[in-house]
Amino acid sequence: MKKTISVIGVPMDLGQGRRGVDMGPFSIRYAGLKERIERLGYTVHDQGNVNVPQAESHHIHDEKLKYLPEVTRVSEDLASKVKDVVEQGHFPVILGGDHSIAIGSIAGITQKYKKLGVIWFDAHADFNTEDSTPSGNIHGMPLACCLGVGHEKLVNIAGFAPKIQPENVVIVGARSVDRDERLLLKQHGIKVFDMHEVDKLGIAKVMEEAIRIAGEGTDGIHLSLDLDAIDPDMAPGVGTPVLGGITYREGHFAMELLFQSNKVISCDVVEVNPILDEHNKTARTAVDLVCSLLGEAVM
Ligand code: 4U7
Ligand code: MN
Ligand code: MN
Ligand code: MN
Repeated sequence: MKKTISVIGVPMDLGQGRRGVDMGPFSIRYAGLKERIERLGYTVHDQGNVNVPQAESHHIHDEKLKYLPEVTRVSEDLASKVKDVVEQGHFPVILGGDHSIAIGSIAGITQKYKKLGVIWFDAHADFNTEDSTPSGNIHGMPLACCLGVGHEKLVNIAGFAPKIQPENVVIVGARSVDRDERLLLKQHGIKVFDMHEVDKLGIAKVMEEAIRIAGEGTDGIHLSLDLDAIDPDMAPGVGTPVLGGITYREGHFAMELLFQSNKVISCDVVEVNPILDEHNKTARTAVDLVCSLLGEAVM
């Protein structure tokens, strides 16, 4: 029996400065997510969207943690939604919105999968804190928060911390890491396969290692897929594009290897911004990648 997939949208743009990423869930649905996954033989439940306050109705209280109360509230809501669907045995596909939503999604998943491995597919490391951040944008902080590093409100979503352990976490595709962020990654012992490593070892070897780090001795792997990991030629519709990313085929091959590992239990699909996109190209890339993750190419 194939798993049931639960789609949860989070139209969140409060974790970063560019409007439009709140429309990510709509553009990914428009690109045919549900139909494409159903064609693979899964049952798909679309749980709708989590409520996110409008940026214009709120003000920034803290320049180092923009929209902290609002992001905290959405993270709590999302965590409880995600907890419900994983407790029903579903595979959640959480659609951002900006990457701050991973704070809530991982807080939900880890209430069932207590020892969770995480593969963070991203051009960035998302390991800033209020002290290291150059922008004050919370979407640059979620991975640190999940490890218990950062503001106590964000770290303690769902009432416990940390959610995950550094030895079960791996970043793939990084090529834009801030100076102080780099020190934090080192200090916490996070394994980073940056683009230099992808070039040197090849994506197959990188993923083999990533699956080992996140998969060995854990209850499952969560994939947090930031579309800016992919090169801007196939994913131009993101707020912080960085040249020299994962190619379309490397991305697919990585997803296929994850499918074959049989260890992935959930994923986030984040940072798709249709206002910055070219005819919904980035949302279509996102749907293609999710389908490969769910076994489209290697059934
Ligand atoms: B994303 C940045 F300074 N590091 O903290 C920051 F470069 O979720 C970017 O990966 C963060 O897209 C990017 O603001 C967050 C910046
Ligand atoms: Mn306010
Ligand atoms: Mn990110
Ligand atoms: Mn990123």
